[in-house]
Formats: sequence, structure tokens, C-alpha cells
Amino acid sequence: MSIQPSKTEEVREELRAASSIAVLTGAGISEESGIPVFRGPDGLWKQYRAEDLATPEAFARDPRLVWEWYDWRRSRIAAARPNPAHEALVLLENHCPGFALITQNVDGLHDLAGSRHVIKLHGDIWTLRCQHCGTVKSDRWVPLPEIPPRCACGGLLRPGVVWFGEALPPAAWQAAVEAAESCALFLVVGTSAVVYPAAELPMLAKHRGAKLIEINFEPTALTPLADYSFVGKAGEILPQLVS
Ligand code: BJW
Ligand code: ZN
Repeated sequence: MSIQPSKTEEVREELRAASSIAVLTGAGISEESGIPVFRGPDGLWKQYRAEDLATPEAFARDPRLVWEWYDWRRSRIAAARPNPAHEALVLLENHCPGFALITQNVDGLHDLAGSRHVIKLHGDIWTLRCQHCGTVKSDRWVPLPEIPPRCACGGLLRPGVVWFGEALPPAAWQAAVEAAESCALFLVVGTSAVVYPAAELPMLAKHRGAKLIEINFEPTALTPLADYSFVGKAGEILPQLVS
């Protein structure tokens, strides 16, 4: 990967001057922390079928199977630490008053890095929700002592994540749309931008006049729309743009 010094300097200046910045992150930002992405040659969906593991129908059919997969992912994530890309976004938040961090990730690594306000579009793998009484609780046990886990009321607990066919948390979605519509600069990091409605956000920002900057290991459908595109690892590029 090589990034042109002139382009880097231009984007550093854009970031310094922007009155408001919104950032959308995806699984790629956590790849250098050792968490597998979903798509691509080494992605989770090469090994597992989304229909068997990440839909409400799959959970209704076989909660044990779904929970075994989530338990395994929770163990991987529990062993992971934020990387320089997560840390660069903390620095950006500290220096830009109008800053919004929107993530599709459920791993909690932005929180662990020290980001203060994270808009979580697809939920949180460390949250469990009872399908019977609706209780929501935080739970960081790995491995889980009981699979599938049960609520005090006897109901089945599910992972507090958003599966295919489910609506995004309304408050998070509204906050994300507001940030995209009002920002001067929209930064997209490590997402294939194929999952909707999250993938609408960069387009929304662009149509409202924001500059679009993309960082991704490979070109995506967003790349032709981007004002600046950096092809390479987020953990190497973001710190250079933000330091
Ligand atoms: C690096 C890097 C490095 C690697 N540095 N870069 C047809 C058309 C349009 C939409 C639909 C359709 N059919 C169905 C839909 C809707 C569906 C959808 O979008 N499907 C498409 C896939 C076709 N969407 C939904 O169902 C959503 N809900 C919805 O629409 O609700 C409607 C509704 C309204 C009202 C009532 C009821 C319903 C929900 C989507 C939920 C997505 N859930 C998942 C699982 C979450 C839980 C969990 O983690 O287990 O979310 S799927 C998975 O994909 C996960 C991710 O958040 C999401 C996005 O993936 P992401 O982050 O982009 O990762 P990857 O792997 O795709 O990409 C990684 C990128 O990083 C790559 O580009 C790499 O190159 C790059 N990279 N290393 C920089 N080091
Ligand atoms: Zn309950």
C-alpha cells in the first residue's frame, strides 16, 4: 500500500478545518485487532451462512446453534484490543466539536478505545435481551455458563444485535441520519457498504454537500463517489491522517 503524501496532507487539512465530522465504521476497522470481517475471502460468511446464524428465523429454529456461534465470537472479541485506527478516532473526537461516530460493529472496541459517544446501528454483542419479558442486560461472560442463556423469568435470552430483516434501533438510526445530513465531512472506514440501511448514510451525506473520504483495504461501490479514497489498512492510514 502506498499513499500519496500530497493527498494525505490535503485530507489532514480538511479534517483540521471541518466544523463537523461524521464517521461510519465497519468490520474492517477491527480486522487488525484480530476480529474476522463478514465478507471477502477470509470473511465469516465464507464459512457460515448468514441465513443460519444472523436472522430471527434461524434463532427461532435453533437457538443453541446461534448461541454457540455468538459465544465463539464473544471469546474472539474478548481477547481483542483496540488498534491504532480506533485510537485515531478518539483523537479526532477530542479535537472536533461537531463529531459523530456511527458504527455497524457490535464488538465494543470503540468504547474500549475511549470514544465517548458511539452510535451503534447493529447493537452490541455484550448485551442480552429476553424474548419473553424484554429485559435487557449487559453480560461479558466468556464462555457463557449456559447455552442458550435464560433470563430470571425463564425466557430465552438473545444477543442484543440486529439481524437481517430486523429494524435498526430507532434512536440510533435517527442520530446517524442527523449526523450524516449535517456534517461537513463524512469518513467511511472499513465497510463493504452493502448492508442497508447503513450503506445509505455516506450517500445521504454526499447529497447534502459533505466531502466523502473512504478508507478501505479494497475499492467498494462507494469509491467512485468519494472525494478522497485511501486503499489500505485503516490502522496504518487513519493515524497518518489524524496525528
Ligand atoms: C479493511 C481492513 C482493514 C478489511 N482496513 N479496511 C436487497 C437490497 C437492499 C437491502 C436488502 C435487500 N435484501 C434484504 C435487504 C435488507 C438487509 C440488507 O441490507 N441486505 C443486503 C446484504 C442485501 N438489511 C437488513 O435486513 C437490515 N434491516 C432492515 O433493512 O430492516 C428493515 C425493517 C424496517 C422496519 C421493520 C423491520 C425491518 C438489518 C441489517 C443487519 C445486519 N446485521 C449484521 C450482523 C450483526 C450482528 C453480528 O455482528 O452478529 O451486521 S450482518 C453484518 O454486515 C454485520 C455488519 O455490521 C454488516 C456490515 O458489514 P461490514 O461492517 O461492512 O463488514 P464487511 O465484512 O462486509 O466488510 C469489511 C470491509 O472492510 C471490506 O470492504 C474490507 O475490504 C474492509 N477491510 N480489513 C480497512 N484492515
Ligand atoms: Zn425475561
